[in-house]
Amino acid sequence: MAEPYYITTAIHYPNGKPHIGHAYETIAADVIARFQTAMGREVRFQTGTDEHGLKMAQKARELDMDVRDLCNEMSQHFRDLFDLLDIGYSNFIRTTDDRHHAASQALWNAMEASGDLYLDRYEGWYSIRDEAYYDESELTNGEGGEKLSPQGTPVEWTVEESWFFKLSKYQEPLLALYRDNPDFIRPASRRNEVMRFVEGGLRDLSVSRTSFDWGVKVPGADDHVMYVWVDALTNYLTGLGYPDATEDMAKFWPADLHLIGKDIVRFHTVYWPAFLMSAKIPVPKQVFGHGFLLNRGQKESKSLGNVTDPVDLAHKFGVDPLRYFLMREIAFGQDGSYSPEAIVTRANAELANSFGNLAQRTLSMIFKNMDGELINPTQIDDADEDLFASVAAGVADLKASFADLAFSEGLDAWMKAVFACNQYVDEMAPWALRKTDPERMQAVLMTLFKVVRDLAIAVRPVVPSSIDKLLDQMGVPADARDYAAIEDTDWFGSLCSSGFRIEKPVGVFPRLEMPEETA
Ligand code: ME8
Repeated sequence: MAEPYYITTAIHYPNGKPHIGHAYETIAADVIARFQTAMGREVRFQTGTDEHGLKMAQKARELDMDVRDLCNEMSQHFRDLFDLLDIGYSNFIRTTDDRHHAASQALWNAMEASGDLYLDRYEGWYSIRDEAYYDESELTNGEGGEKLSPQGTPVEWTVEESWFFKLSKYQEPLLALYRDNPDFIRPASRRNEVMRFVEGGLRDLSVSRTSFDWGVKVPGADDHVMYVWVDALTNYLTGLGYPDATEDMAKFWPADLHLIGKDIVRFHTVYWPAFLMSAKIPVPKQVFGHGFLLNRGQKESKSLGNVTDPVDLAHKFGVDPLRYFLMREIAFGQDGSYSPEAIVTRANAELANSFGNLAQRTLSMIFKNMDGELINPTQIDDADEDLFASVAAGVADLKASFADLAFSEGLDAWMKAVFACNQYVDEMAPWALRKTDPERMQAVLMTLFKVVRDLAIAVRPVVPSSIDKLLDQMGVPADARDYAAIEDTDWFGSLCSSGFRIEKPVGVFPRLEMPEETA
């Protein structure tokens, strides 16, 4: 039985169209989901939109729209983007769904049953942009003397009756959780930040609002809606059928990984595990706070006029080059920068000129010099064995790095194996062997065919549709494209005896043009 694996992204605020940060996070989650599937796990991958809260209500008012219409319209943009980017999610959740309201209320009831909720008055600072409460000590002064949150957003003094969650009670249990599970929060820098914050003492958390009604109603207190983060975090359970004791709950909870950005680590590693402990539900295994994507080193903002639509990027450069660039260029966990030039440079050097060229040359030579026929060679040289070993090592390194979410390193190891193959082609010069030693030429081309197939399968989680086009041309069956297939020693013999022939190959990683306006 395949071991289950449950990965989630943050659910995105649909108060505008998706931006490149949304694309980045979801692509990374998709690569992880595809990688775990290729490793033989039964994967559940959830993403969606976070539709409640003051930020959504205010945006709708600003646009003079019904908030539900705004949610419907914007949520669809996220789905469309994810379809375009080849995101193979298994579940897209919307927090306005009735079943999500039911799940959030069940979680609330479970926290109340533990005696962790009480009614009081909230007085303090609130940032609508962050949908977060802040302590006076965390604020800074803006240029005009106005108070700003640690994220640089404006805060408002808020006074209202509110339900409170006894977060203070969970200080020690949380610290024990971090101590006992050093990988609960990654990367380590984020873990340190959170530990320092919790060690500093936790105040009880205001978890309901009465000044607006766009949210999940508090059970038994109809004039209160839940603080948007209480309902938002619950989405990870809703998708599995909570509060029912479903098969999915049994199989996929606790989640293996909540993949989120660095700005919302506190919500996921302090509030969320505390809510779960209170409701007597196991906590997730890991929360990873990835870095932010910057446009030429700068944060995107409307005022700077540098907001890039991820749909345009995908159309301009292709989905797979964009996916490859994001996973390859940025050390996962750190901030990273992108620009059209950087995408084109990376995609051309590595996908088009190195791997694409290797695959294209190999298939072309088999097509031209062997009539497309695949033959099991009788003699294997040391050079062939060495290449098999280099490629096997590269694939093993990629797998180990990807399992550890170190994508850039994994792709670096993969690239080194591609270089070894290109060096082998140059040294063996199969085109010259055609006349002098045709049997050796065949052995060289078959060696290349095998390693191209292994390297293709290895990188498939990152660039799935291009690799599938290549593997189709190579006759590799659709159900033999996971990592177990690489270990299968019979595959090549079976393919040869099937009588499959290579047709005139079509390149799958074309060279991209450098964009002129920015050159
Ligand atoms: O925070 N680069 O939603 P959101 C990389 N609804 N990632 C970025 C980014 C950037 N420039 N900007 C944002 C929310 N993100 C809540 C989450 S989860 C229960 C509720 C990431 O639409 C951000 O860190 O503001 C977050 O993980 C995700 O995009 C959605 O952000």
